Amino acid sequence: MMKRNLVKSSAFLVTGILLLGTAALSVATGPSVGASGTTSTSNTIIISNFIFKPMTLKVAPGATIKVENKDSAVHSVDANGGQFNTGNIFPGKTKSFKAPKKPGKYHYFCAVHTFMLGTIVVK
Ligand SMILES: [Cu+2]
Repeated sequence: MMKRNLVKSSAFLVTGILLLGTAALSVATGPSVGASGTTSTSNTIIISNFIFKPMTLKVAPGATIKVENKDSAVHSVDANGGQFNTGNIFPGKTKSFKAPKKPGKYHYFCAVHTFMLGTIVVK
């Protein structure tokens, strides 16, 4: 009787651990799916304090690049050569655009504050 109870409770424990493991797994895959969907944070330009971060972003040809404006001012991402242009990105907003398909270095600026410069390297 004692032994049977023990077996039963250990089986219950195992089930509990398995359930916990599954829950932990789904929690772990939750955010990482989102991150891998955007091919990690490396495809994101964050604007804060009138600076593009990173100043040089490396992406794959045609990649979707997200631009997050964390400032209280309006900004934009405009390629010097006109290959991409987000238009105005209002404070707290995010816009996306496609990187050029042709490998190379693309310099860009903020049309509102032309001293704000950045570079996208497509390779
Ligand atoms: Cu700006």
